[in-house]
Amino acid sequence: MRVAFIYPATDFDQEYHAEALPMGLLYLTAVLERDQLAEIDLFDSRHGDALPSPSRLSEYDVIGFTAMSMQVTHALRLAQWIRDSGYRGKIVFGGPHASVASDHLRGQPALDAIFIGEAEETFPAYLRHLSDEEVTLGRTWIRDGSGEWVFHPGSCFVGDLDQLPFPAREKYRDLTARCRFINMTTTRGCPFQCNYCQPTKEILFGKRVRRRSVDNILAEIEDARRRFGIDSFSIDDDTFTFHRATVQEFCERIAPLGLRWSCQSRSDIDRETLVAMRDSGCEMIFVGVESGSQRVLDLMDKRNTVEKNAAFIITCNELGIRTWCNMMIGYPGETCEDMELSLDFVRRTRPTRVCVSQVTPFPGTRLWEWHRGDVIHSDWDDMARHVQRPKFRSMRRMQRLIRLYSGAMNRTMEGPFIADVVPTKGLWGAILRRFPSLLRFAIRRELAFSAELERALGDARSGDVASGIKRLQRLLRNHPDNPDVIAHLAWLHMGKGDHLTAADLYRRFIGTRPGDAGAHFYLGRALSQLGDHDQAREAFERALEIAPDHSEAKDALTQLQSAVGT
Ligand code: B12
Ligand code: SF4
Repeated sequence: MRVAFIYPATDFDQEYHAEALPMGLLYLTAVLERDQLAEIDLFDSRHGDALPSPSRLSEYDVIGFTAMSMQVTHALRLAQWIRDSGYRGKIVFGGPHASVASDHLRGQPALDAIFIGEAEETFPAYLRHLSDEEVTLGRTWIRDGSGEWVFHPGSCFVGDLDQLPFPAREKYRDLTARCRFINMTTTRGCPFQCNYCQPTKEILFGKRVRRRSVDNILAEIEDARRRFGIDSFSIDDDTFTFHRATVQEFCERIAPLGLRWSCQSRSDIDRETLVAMRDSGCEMIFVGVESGSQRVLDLMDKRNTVEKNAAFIITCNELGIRTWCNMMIGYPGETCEDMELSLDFVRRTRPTRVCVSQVTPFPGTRLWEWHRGDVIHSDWDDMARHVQRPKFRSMRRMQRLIRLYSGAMNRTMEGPFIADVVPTKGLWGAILRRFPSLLRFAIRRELAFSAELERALGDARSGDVASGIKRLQRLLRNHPDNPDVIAHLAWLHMGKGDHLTAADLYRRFIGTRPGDAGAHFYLGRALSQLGDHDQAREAFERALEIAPDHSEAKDALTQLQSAVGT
């Protein structure tokens, strides 16, 4: 039997997720090939052809699509095109959308079967059924000879995940040859009940969480290292860190391989485990914080607290683990105050990256069921876009604020923190709320500023201090009160021995941040160099008043006192 699997990559996938391999299709491929049930070809426009050519369609007995909800419109278009090309074999759908919205797919004339959830057992059974073998079908809708849809129920999931072969990544030959990275999954299912997500996970993978053994996970990583030369990987599980002992064992055993890795995690994880993760090569954690308002977290049924989320990010910052903090905005009933709390949260905790999406009611979730009457349903492919049209009628009037706050919260990796430049309070805040398009202007201005600051520091670091100073002076003309520019400029003048200018600049800095002990200390240093001991002593004393443990200020004061004999 020959099967073609199609990953219906959308423009969004091409742009943002070009290297994320579809694990579901690759597991199915590996199982079918291991059991010699079918020969498989995989089509994915991100890495080759989107579809088999029309002249070769008839070679396939079955053409199977995977699709998330936001890919389904595109997938159905491709399926219809295949049918219209005269293809007479079976066209089947599986994956998240088929699992949670089979009613939608049953209305599609091109389809013959729809698979609900995990399919390593049910899809092979279907192929056997097509070969007229006596089999028990499970969790599958099949269109019978009269065109009626018949459901074959079943509740059986793969008992031991270690028995599955490794995903057939070799189907993506060009990618594995150039990309030294893989994504992988080590568990199936999630015990939590966030209502914008569940019961999707239970429908896909059942109620019981299943884990692979650490031996089996390491074997897959070793295999990928040997075959594709990987130096990094990401674990895409919903809650990789849920089982502490497994994570600890994994960390101990992965550390000697010297690989870099990342994973998704909830924030309810202790410092010791985070240290073990960091020491074993974990560089980045994706965490679903979602909101800085406890009221909204409770509405979502996150079963987590704002403070735990904050402690998690702050600990990761301390340990040097980068954090990708997912936030959501626009939950029905969310108020301006809740959004302000989310903005405060990112300002306070300073994750490495903040990725804000608009709350989207996906089918297969309680959010969708509970708020069905409130949902503005435009098109499935709109679902992936982060901030677009309003998604709930009741939130329509908040859309401007949703855009404003998500713009303010977004932060690119190690880049500028828009949250710091976009005021949401005061007069300017009120103007932005009314005209959020001004936000784009503010953000663009900030990006240009950061790029120029980076160039100035780059020049200075590479030895061209004069050019660094010139660039900073230009920036200062346009941003006369910006403390970063003033501080860097002062520092470069200190380094070059121009203590008079440095002292002026430190005074100017103190004018904007009077409580900065470091600035008083450096002012003291510049003044001592200029021989103005009285004022230098005053500056050191002021630094110590603000930060009594400032050891450099203490030493400087002692030295100054012994130098002038007081
Ligand atoms: C990794 C991941 C991603 C990755 C890669 C996805 C990929 N290329 O496959 C990236 C980062 C790209 C991603 C992006 C997004 N994702 Co995502 N993602 C996941 C995640 C965490 C794991 C996917 C996975 O590998 N699972 C393991 C494999 C083994 O399971 P599987 O893919 O479901 O496949 C099994 C069955 O479904 C079935 N099956 C699958 N395909 C087929 C096909 C046939 C023919 C058959 C018979 C069976 C079958 O058999 C497979 C083996 O058992 C899932 C959650 C989850 N735990 O599954 C969410 C999930 C798939 N994502 C989701 C969402 C919402 C998104 C985003 C919208 C998030 C965002 N706001 O940006 C974007 C959308 C991107 C887009 N394309 O438009 C939702 C989808 C909900 C829905 N109704 O469609 C999920 C289910 C999470 C959730 N919230 O519930 N995602
Ligand atoms: S959002 Fe994450 S933690 Fe919550 S139910 Fe879904 S997978 Fe589980």
